Amino acid sequence: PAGLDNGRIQMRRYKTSETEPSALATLLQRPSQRSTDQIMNIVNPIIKDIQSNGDTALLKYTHKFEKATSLTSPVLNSPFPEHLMRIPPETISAIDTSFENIRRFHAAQQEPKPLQVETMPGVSCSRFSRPIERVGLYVPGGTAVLPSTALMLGVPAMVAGCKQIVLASPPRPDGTITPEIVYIAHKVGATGIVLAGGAQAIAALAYGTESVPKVDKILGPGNQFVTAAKMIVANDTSAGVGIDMPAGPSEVLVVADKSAEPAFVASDLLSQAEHGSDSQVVLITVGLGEAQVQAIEAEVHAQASALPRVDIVRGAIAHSVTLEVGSIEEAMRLSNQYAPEHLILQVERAERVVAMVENAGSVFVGAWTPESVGDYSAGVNHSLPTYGYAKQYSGVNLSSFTKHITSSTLTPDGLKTISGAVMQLAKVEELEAHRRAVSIRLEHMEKKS
Ligand code: HSO
Ligand code: ZN
Repeated sequence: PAGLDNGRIQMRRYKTSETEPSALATLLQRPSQRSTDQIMNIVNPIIKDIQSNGDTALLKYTHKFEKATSLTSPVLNSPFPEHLMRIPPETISAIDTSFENIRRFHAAQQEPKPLQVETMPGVSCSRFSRPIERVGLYVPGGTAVLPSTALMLGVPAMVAGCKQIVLASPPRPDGTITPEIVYIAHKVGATGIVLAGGAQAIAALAYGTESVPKVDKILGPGNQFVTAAKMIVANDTSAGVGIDMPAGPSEVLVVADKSAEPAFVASDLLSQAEHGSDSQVVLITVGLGEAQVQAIEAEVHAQASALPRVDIVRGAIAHSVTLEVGSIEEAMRLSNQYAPEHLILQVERAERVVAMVENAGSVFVGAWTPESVGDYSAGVNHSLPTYGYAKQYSGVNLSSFTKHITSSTLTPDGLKTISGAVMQLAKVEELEAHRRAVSIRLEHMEKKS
């Protein structure tokens, strides 16, 4: 494939001034996913199996897919035993620092007080929020262990006040879970950890089993099987479960102008590329000369070649692209069209460019803000909309763990004032009981006075 000639790790490169707009749109397409029908055919029977056979089925899949054949119970309940969360002090302190920043940023998202508006004299409307009672947080396994994802889901759930927080993550072949994840589960006050992954874990959380509690909402990223399972259970009214958002492979778009340091740009592209060979990275260079673009390309190749996950990086770079544009306006037009999960602005006066962002999951502003700070520790959430869904979805935030309830309260005068509008609309809709619910009260008021 393009980008792999002579073993050189290099993205395909195009000048937008020499590329047809339709070709540009094709270049910015996400790598296609395995057909949903195919995935559904694998996932549906697994979900049915969990629904009918509960723990037995769940353990069966965990033995098969995770090779954790010694596992006899699919849930680890709190309080979690000390020896399962034994981690080096430097990791404890890294988790504690990140935990506190994420906690602070999400606690700041709390509404100070219920919103209240008097829409007409005597007609007051209010809105208040309540935590979702039971949440299931999926922490993927796969090629990397992701305790940071446990933080990004668990901390806001804790801040929101969810009563029951259950984590789910595929166990290691010896049946245990990464101790960092257990430590985080403990810190966020999780009631249990489901030792399972894939569609089977999602089904267990959605319907409950003998030992897995049924939850009200499932959040967290995952592979195509996890995503498909989330979509299936969310569509099943008998499950009565919500999900966060559709998730696809991770992606980043970096905008770099001549002020950008090639080594920084390359390191940001690669930190996303190393997530998976299906990841996509896009570089948009603004007004760079040939030598400057080549300097970035040389850095990409040199840094990538030295990475432990170079093979994964090669795969990602093979379907990634560099676009050379003439102005920051054009760069941002393309970026907004692509709607990246992560947008990195390595440009002069990057702050001013933020105003031009219309679609993106999370923005990293200026040369000193690598995406990895947001992935782990800055306080922003890393569970973000991928695959162009940043056009209509927000990343995980405090309100992902709450719901809003509205209320209205009327005084007798308020009801009198509003009665005309209500009764007339009820008449238009020919809903007589609706109209009478008002008129009966007005008559009652008349009688009393
Ligand atoms: N960049 C990933 C999140 C992550 N990075 C986890 C490291 N660990 C998707 O937003
Ligand atoms: Zn990352």
